[in-house]
Amino acid sequence: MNIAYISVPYRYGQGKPGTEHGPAAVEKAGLLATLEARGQEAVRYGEAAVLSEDAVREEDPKLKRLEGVVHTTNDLHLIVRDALSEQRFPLLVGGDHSMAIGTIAGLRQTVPRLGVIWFDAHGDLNTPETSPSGNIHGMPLAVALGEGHQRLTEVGGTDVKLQPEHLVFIGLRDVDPGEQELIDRLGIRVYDMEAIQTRGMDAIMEEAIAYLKETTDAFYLSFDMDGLDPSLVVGTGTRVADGIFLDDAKTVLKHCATAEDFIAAEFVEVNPLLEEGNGTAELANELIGDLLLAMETHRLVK
Ligand code: B3U
Ligand code: MN
Ligand code: MN
Repeated sequence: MNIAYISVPYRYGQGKPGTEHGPAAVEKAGLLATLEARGQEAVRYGEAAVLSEDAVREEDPKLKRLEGVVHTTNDLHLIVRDALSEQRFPLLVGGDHSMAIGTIAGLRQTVPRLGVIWFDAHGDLNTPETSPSGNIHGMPLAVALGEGHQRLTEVGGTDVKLQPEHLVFIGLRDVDPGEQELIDRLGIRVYDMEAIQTRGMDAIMEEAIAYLKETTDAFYLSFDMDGLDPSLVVGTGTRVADGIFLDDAKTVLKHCATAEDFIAAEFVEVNPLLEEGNGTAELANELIGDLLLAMETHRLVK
């Protein structure tokens, strides 16, 4: 196991200052020691380039801070592409969720049939036309599916990056009308809170991974901290009631870590400015530690 830790210290996909400090907060919580404990060189493989605040204007209210998002996601896709082509496991820490535009574009360069497990309270399937906020962190999956502004869909090439049948939602519970329309029209697989409660996370993850395996070459996990119950994550920008608790979150990680074709993970939307302590970053560090331990154990016994 050879991890490439990649930090994405930026916030331009949403309006609240603070997610640019996400990677530093998770490092403060002990991320580098977590990596060392797993035998990894505790160094950053890469850090995505971020424009300065003065260089980024809000401009279009339907597509806020577009230049800032294009700049970082374009740089990030190159870093992720390189890491994967060197047989490393990209482990990304953000940063707001719009960064996934770059992650998916980068992974896709080596894995054309990429699967995605999207752990999130939100659909992140808006376009400038359907978005209630104009924040691009609510749009990355629409972009990956080829919908939305051309500057975003063209990050990493003009081709469509993700097929709807290669995407699975876990924990979805705050969906805008335009997003629901897209989910229904494209038949995207959703495991909402009701499904998790009635069937249990073990059964759901088994099914989700088997479903992706049918038609993809490999998959990655995009873990939005706001998928967790709001009582666990004070330091994230858009908390949504009745979310996923720790045991179930760890079950998600365990199933990913023990799947053959799991190739990358990202942890996003840590905003340390929204809380007094550093609890959300500490939780992210704990989850990353669990994930890496499970990956190591599995790959050793194999
Ligand atoms: N769906 C809403 C809210 C939102 C999306 N992602 C987050 N919040 N974190 C939107 O603005 O697109
Ligand atoms: Mn999200
Ligand atoms: Mn979210």
